[in-house]
Amino acid sequence: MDILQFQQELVEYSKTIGIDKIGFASASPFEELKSRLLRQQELGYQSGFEPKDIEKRTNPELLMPGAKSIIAIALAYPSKLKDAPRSTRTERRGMFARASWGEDYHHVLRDRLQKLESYILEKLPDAKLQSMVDTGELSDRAVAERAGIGWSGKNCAIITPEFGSYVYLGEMITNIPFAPDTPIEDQCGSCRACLDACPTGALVQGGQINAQRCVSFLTQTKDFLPEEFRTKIGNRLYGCDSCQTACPKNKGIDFHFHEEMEPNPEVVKPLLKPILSISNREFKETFGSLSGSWRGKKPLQRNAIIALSHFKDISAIPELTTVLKEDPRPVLRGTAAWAIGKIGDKSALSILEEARLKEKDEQVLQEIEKGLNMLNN
Ligand code: B12
Ligand code: SF4
Ligand code: SF4
Repeated sequence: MDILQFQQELVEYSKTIGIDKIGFASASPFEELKSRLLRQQELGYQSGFEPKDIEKRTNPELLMPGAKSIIAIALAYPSKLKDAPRSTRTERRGMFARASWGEDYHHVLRDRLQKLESYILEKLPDAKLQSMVDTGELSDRAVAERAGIGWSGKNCAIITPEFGSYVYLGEMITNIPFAPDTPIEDQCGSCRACLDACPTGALVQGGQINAQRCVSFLTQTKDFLPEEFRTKIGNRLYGCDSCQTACPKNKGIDFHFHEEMEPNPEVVKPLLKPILSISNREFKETFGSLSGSWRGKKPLQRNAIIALSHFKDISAIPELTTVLKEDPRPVLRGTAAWAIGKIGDKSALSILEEARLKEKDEQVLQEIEKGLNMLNN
C-alpha cells in the first residue's frame, strides 16, 4: 500500500466525520517535554491531575511497542453563548468555562477517533492503534504541537491559526509510518496579553504555569479554597478562560461545527442559589453530561457560595444560613460562614454566633471567626 496516498485519503476522510484539523507526528521520545515535566514537578507547579509516569508520558514506545507515528486531531468548540440569560441583582448566575459547554468533549473526540480507527482498520486490518483524549498518558498539547496543529502559546494553549485556542485535542498512536507534518512557527511575538489577564499570576512566564495558582485548577479542588483565591475566582463555577479570552488570536473566533458542543445557556450559566441545595439526582440530570462535573457536586457548590459572596448578594443569606446550619460537609458550612461574613451586615452577626455555639468542626469554627471579624469591622 502507498502510505502517502493512504495518509491523504485519511485526511480527506477526517473532514467528513467532523474532525476540524488533523496532523501527523513521529512517535519518537518527547525529550524537551520530559525535562519540562521534571522541572514542573521539582518546582511544585503541577496540578496533580497530570498522569504520574513521566517515562510513559514521554516515550510512546512504552505505550505501544513498535509505535511509528501519532495522529493528532483538533475539534473547534464554540466561544460565544447565544441567548445568555442575564444575571440580576437577586438572581445571580455562575459560569462554566467554554471547555465544559455542551456534551463532555471526551465522548465527542473519542467518537471521532473511533471512526478514524475503523477506517484505518478497514484498509490495514493489522494496524496497531491506540487512541486517547485528555486522560491518556501523552501530553495532548506536545503531540499537537509536533503534528503542526498549532503553536504553544504563552498562555500554554495550543493555538491554531484557523480556530484560535478554542480547540479540544486528542491523538492516536499507530505502528504505521505516516509522514510527519511540520510544526507551526510561534506567533505570539512580543504580546503578553494572557500573562497580564491572568487573575492570580499563575502564568509565571510565557509558556510556564504554576498550576497550583491557576483558577481552572482551583475551581476543581474539593477542599477549602485558600482565602487568597476566594476573591479571585469571581463567578466561575468550573474552569477559567481569562488567558484565552484576552488572546488576540481568539478575536472573533466562534465556531459552531458540532451539534454536541452546543451549550444550553441555562445550564452553563446557571442560577447560583438553587445549586446550594441541589439533590444528587437533579445534579446528575442537569450537569452530569458536562465535562465540568467530573469532580462531583461539592466543588461546584463551594464555588457557587464564593460566587454569591463575589456579587455580595444579600438575598442569598437565607440559603447560606441553611447550608451553615444543615449541610453535613464542613467545606460547605465553613465557606458559607465566610460568605455570610463577606456579604452580610450587623444583622447577620446572630446567624454566625448561633452557629458558633453548635459547630464542632475546627476548620468551620475558624471560618465562622473570620466571618464574625468581617461583620464586626
Ligand atoms: C493537567 C491539565 C491541566 C492542569 C494544568 C495545566 C497546564 N498548563 O499544565 C489545569 C487543571 C490547570 C488545566 C487547566 C486547563 N486546561 Co487542561 N489539561 C491538563 C492535562 C490533563 C495534562 C497537561 C500537562 O501534562 N501539563 C504539563 C505541561 C508541562 O505540559 P503540556 O502543557 O501538556 O505541554 C506543553 C509544555 O510542556 C510546553 N513545553 C515543553 N517544554 C517547554 C519548554 C519551554 C521553554 C516552554 C516555554 C514550554 C515548554 O510545550 C508543550 C506543548 O504545548 C491535559 C490533557 C493531556 N493529557 O495532555 C489537559 C489540557 C491541556 N487542558 C486543556 C484545557 C482546555 C484546559 C483549560 C483551558 C480549561 C479551562 N477553560 O479551564 C485550562 C487552561 C489552563 C492553562 N493556561 O493551561 C486542553 C488544551 C487544549 C488546547 N487548545 O491547548 C487539554 C489538552 C485537554 C484536551 N484534550 O483538550 N489543565
Ligand atoms: S486559566 Fe485562568 S488562572 Fe489559569 S493561567 Fe489562564 S488566566 Fe490564569
Ligand atoms: S495573549 Fe498574546 S502572548 Fe498570550 S497566547 Fe495569545 S498571542 Fe500569545
